[in-house]
Amino acid sequence: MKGWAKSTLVLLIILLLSTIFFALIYRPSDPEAVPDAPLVSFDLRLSLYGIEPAIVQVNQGSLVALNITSVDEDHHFGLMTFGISRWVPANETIEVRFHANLAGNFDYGCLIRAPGHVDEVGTLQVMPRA
Ligand SMILES: [Cu+2]
Repeated sequence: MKGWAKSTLVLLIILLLSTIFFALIYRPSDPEAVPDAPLVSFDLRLSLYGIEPAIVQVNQGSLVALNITSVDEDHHFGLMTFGISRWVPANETIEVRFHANLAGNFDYGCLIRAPGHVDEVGTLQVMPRA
C-alpha cells in the first residue's frame, strides 16, 4: 500500500472512531429529559457594552434557566455547546432553559458579528460532579 493511501486510511479510521466516541458520550441537553434536576436561575443583561454577568457558575446536572434581557437593541444570544441560539429583541427578556450535562467552561454571548457586538462574551462554568 502506498504511503498516501495508508495515511488516508489511518485518518479515516481516526475520524470514524472519533465519531463513534462522541456519539456514545453525547447526552441531550433538553431540560425535559431530566425533570427532577435542581433548577438554578440567572438574569443576564445584554448591551453593546457587554454581557453581565460575565461568568455564570453551575453544577453539572443542573437545569439552568437564563433570563436574558437586552437593554438597548436587538441581540442574538448563543450558547452553542448546549444548542442555544435565540434572538433577544430590544428591551425585552427571553428565557432559555437547558440541562448542564457537560462539565467545563463554555462561551456564551452575542452571535452578531458587527461593530459593538463582538465584546459581548461570557463564560458558563459547569463544575463537574464530585
Ligand atoms: Cu449583540
